[in-house]
Amino acid sequence: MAVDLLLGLQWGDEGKGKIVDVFTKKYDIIARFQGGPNAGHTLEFDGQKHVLHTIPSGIFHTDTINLVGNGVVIDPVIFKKELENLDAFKTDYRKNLYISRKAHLILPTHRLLDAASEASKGKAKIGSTLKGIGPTYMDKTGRNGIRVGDLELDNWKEKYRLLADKHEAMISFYNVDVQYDLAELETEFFKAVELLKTLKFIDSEQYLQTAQEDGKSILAEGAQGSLLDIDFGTYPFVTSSNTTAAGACTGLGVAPNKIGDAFGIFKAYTTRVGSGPFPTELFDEDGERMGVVGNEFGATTGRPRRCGWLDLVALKYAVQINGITQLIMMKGDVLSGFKTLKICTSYIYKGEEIKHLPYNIEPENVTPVYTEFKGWKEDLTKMTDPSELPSEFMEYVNFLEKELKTPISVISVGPDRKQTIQR
Ligand code: 2SA
Ligand code: MG
Repeated sequence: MAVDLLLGLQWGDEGKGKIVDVFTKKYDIIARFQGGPNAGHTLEFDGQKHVLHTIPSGIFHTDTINLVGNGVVIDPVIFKKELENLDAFKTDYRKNLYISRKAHLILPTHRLLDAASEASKGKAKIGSTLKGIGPTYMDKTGRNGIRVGDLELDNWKEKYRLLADKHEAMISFYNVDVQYDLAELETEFFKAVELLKTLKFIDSEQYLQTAQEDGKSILAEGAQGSLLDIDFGTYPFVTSSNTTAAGACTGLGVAPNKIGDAFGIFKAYTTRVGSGPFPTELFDEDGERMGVVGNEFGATTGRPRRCGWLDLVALKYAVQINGITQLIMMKGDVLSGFKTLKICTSYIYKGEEIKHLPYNIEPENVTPVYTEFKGWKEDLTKMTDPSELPSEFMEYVNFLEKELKTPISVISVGPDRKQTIQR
């Protein structure tokens, strides 16, 4: 069977966790393919809220296998905390959580290097979650990394020492004030590694090949969003992995011709956390209202997210680069009560109106051009059937479908599993 993808189309936080959880009953396997504990995937059901960072969002369905793929970077310390949270909710992950031997490990010194690198950049900092993501992927591509499979070898601690010592030298090279007690961090790290080692490590690409041959259904769960992709995002204000469709091929070992549906998820407005350009960002009451009503705070760091109108130029780019076959629109409920809504349908770039995403979208280069829509007053959060949705809301939806030439097949009207309308 083909492998379906679920991808964020903006700057992350579109609601991937919720939708994976809703979709999980249709799949045998949920697999994360990139990113690491920088992600914050929020799920709500039975009056409880759960935030996952590295563990796939299908974990609460015990019949579904949850795979942490080779493209993911794992911090054993954060992983341990995630497992402890699952323990607290009596979720037994021992049978349905698998980890790729080829996934790379985030070491304590990777986190320190992340902090040193950001501190050295001053105002030009990326706004990283400081989870060590960048330095870990640098070691991966630099061919210095330590992988999960190494933990099964006797000499992995020697390899660890060499790398950690090198990192310490690099930290001092940055010449910034980063305080740390490595011995303490290492005690915590080695303890967490011991717990990680009790989980099921597998050759995940082979496992997925066999699963496909056996007709198992697989959903690849993306993290962050297309505009944070290392190649196609707003570089350098991006994360260090391919968050787009191709990342699922390299991050899981799935052949491109085995990809089925690519579900693209987006918010009815736009948010961004961290630094970097954001053409439709609002600094007024409208933006503030989106942030408050939408509860727009980073699920990993708690940072307030920047808010703005929907950017259709950027969204089209993401739909194209990922080959999106179906769209999922989130948080339309947050826009209830706005008198007028705006969608950015083109940019003024170097004095000309353009409809594509240019190389540089810094505010001094692009001015958004908006199309206005009449708002709706109705509260959407209790609606369960498409026929209940207000006509103004449907005008907004229909406009997007037409412009993006892709159906919006799911509309989410709140954080809970139940607040999901299938069309
Ligand atoms: P990093 O941590 O080095 O990969 O950060 C690089 C940039 O990528 C952004 N980034 C994110 N943006 C949105 N959501 C993310 N996950 C968390 C969440 C973030 C949080 O779900 O809310 O809690 O702050 C995420 N992870 C990375 C980051 O802001 C940098 O701009
Ligand atoms: Mg998130």
